[in-house]
Amino acid sequence: MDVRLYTIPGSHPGVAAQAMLAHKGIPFKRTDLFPVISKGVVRALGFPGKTVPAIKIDGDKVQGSRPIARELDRVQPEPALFPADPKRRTAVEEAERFGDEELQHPIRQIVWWAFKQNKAPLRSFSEGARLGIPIGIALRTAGPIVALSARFNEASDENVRTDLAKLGEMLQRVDDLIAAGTLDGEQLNAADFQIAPSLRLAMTFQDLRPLIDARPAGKLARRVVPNFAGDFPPVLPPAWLEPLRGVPAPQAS
Ligand SMILES: N[C@@H](CCC(=O)N[C@@H](CS)C(=O)NCC(=O)O)C(=O)O
Repeated sequence: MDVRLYTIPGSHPGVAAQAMLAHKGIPFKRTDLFPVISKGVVRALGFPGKTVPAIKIDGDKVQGSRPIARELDRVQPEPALFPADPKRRTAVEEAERFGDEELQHPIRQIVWWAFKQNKAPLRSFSEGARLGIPIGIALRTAGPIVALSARFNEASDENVRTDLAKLGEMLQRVDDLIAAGTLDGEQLNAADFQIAPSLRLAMTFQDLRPLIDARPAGKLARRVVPNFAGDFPPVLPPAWLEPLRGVPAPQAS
């Protein structure tokens, strides 16, 4: 099988695709792209959409972490990413949908908002990346890419404050899915691979790491993705973290 994965360093769905390929033991080559520029590149490569992860398997093009999970099960059924039992499959698919549609984007917004405040941690996120130019040059020219990515992803103060206010609820949902046996079972499934990289990306923030590490969700994240490049020193305003720490929001007077 000839497999090439197109991704962006630090992309959580990109890490999901890599982890699923590794889980199945499918050898693959990886092309790392710059954010923003990636959109034109994947279109030029003939993919229908603009996002990564995108994958070519023996010439066939599949884009998006969820379609990729299904395609990997089709080309190599074992170990299966979806349970055979229909009821369990429905539960895994719903958890996977939650991971993709509800959890993934708020984390992306937090990341781009944070890079707008401080670009220095970009170096740690680029560890192991092969961008085709020296990393120092890439980092020195990152300003416009960060600004555009923050804009495209609507990483505004207001949205990121809301994202953080909702994060506690989402972590609870992951803990509940683990308790129900949908996630973190003996055999990892597509929902584990969808959700864990988002948690792992959130855990690159020193502000968030201890809060997630203390929960079953944190244990799952480290099990599925033992290493995730990136370390963000404190950047999130303490008042925005209060809902996550269980501090009640101040009453309006
Ligand atoms: N939900 C999609 C989202 C893919 C997505 O938005 N990927 C981001 C990277 S995490 C992307 O390609 N962004 C384009 C850019 O940053 O320019 C999936 O899981 O595949």
